Amino acid sequence: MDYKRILTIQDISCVGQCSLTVALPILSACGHETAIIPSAVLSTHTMGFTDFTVRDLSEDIPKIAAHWGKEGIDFSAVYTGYLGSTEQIDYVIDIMNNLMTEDGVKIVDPAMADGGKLYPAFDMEYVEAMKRLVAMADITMPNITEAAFLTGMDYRETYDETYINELVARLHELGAKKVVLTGVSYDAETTGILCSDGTETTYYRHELLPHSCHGTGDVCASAFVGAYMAGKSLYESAKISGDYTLACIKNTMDDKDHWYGVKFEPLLGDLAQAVRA
Ligand code: PXL
Repeated sequence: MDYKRILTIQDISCVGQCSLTVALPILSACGHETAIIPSAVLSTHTMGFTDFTVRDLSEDIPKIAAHWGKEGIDFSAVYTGYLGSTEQIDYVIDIMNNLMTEDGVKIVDPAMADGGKLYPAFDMEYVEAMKRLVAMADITMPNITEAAFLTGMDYRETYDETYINELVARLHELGAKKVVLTGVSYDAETTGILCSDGTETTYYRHELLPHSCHGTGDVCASAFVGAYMAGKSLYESAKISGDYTLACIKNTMDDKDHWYGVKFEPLLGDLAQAVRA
């Protein structure tokens, strides 16, 4: 397996099992050198905790990028998640334009919304800026809420294939070369990940648990990036990341005290094996 250097840019929620504290161990377990830029440092994530602290690190980002440019450091992939501000999106665009290998893969998880709503920190100006990042993505990985915000379509809790195909087509129209839509569920027992390369569409369907957990979007996206950058196809990466996320939820759901994230660490060995198989 090629040894790849991946840069992931997202916040550090010091406690909460999301964003960088999930992406870094998962990408490492998948066998990749993982560089990071923390977009902000929060004491916890913003869903369910109150009075969390936030330190925005926007002004550090161009300085870090300039230093790497001087050192000749480049990346086989840049994978973005939760970002702190519209300004940061412009810095990320500069990094994607200047610090990637020729065949580098730009992967954008527009982590900004779920369950029909934007996360507390975001507004429609942020959505507009995120459209510019998605436009240059080789792969974008929204959930249905994020896809609806990005495309201007109505968010629906129940839908059919026509609605999903329209969301995907509009994400391609925005400029995204490949679309990986997560949480696509056509019935009460199953959910899945739909992948489109603009020509072919595949759908990996798996069990839907009657229990949702915080941070699973980041677990799924990180495992997807880890598998894809290890040479797996879109569909294989969807299967590996979907199975891993499901196993992480099963490993957590009986523990009522563990409401803020999933216990993904004990299963990293299984993920590493699936990526190498
Ligand atoms: O991607 C989830 C996430 C990441 N980082 C922070 C968050 C959330 C979800 O709420 O609040 C700070």
